[in-house]
Amino acid sequence: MKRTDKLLAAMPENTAALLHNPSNIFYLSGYTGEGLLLVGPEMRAVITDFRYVEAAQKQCPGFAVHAIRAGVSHVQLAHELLQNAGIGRLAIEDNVITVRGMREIEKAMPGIEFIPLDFKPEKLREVKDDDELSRIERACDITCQAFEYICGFIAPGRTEREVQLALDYKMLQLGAEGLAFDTIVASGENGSLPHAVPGEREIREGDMVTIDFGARFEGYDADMTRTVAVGQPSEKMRRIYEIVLHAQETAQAAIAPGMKCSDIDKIARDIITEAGYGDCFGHSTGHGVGIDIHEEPRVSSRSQQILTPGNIVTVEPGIYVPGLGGVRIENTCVVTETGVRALCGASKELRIL
Ligand SMILES: [Mn+2]
Repeated sequence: MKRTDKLLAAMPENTAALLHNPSNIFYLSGYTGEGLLLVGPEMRAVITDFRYVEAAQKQCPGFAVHAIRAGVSHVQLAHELLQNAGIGRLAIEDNVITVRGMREIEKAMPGIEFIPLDFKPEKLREVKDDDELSRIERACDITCQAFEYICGFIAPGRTEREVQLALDYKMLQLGAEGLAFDTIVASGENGSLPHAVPGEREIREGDMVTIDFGARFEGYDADMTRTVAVGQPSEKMRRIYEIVLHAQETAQAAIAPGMKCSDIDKIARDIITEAGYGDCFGHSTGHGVGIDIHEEPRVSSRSQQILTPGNIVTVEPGIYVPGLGGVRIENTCVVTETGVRALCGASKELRIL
């Protein structure tokens, strides 16, 4: 079943959906330019402007492409299309549209009844099809290859920023269309900052270096973290590494259809807490990955969601000790019919560079 058909099947009859969120638009149509998507019974329309008409026609077979004209806005054009099709009800992305945007829509569409779309496209996006999985696998392959390269580049005297630039360049060289997010390189005591911004700190003998990065391939993201050692790390950091590795591997191995997200989180959290570092693991264990780097399902203590085949989630426990440093190990994984498959093949054993 086509994605647009699935969306319509989840909505009331004789109702169209108006999409503003670029990730939802890409998911439903393949379109990457600016504009809106209108999906209704017998209606598949991209509403854009002159700049994107040709691109939209190429990217979205099966969609009619409409360009705005002088004096007619995107939403006014959408209203014309609804009226021509006799559709009187419109679902709006209530998680995306601002108060100002909603007022504009209401003004441009007299007589239309509005209902919330209520995350329906995001819900569909939680389960990846084979095409989506193969794109994410490719993104993860590029990410792993870039990691092998960067292990040979990291050395005492290199700055975090130099490592970041070399890693980003390598991912692009290997075929990434872009980066899934800003690469994190956190060395030594900076490792205690889960989202450290790479800076001018020079890597030193004895440091651990946490690298969190991912390639983007054909619209889909990879997410991977490895912590490596440069020379021999302290006994304390070595011990922290073993705890995080154990938590990562145990939680990842527990992933299977029917498992509750909060239970996966608990497995990782209990191991870290029992080792005495419960206060040093202040984020959730993982998150969904796809067109967006953070999407559903969340692998957190608050998520009652049940995992299902086709979900793609990260497992990324960490321990962060201010003044000392940190360790995080992360794989992107797919939930299979019988269990789990990690998409980041790079070894998780401590690498001493
Ligand atoms: Mn992540």
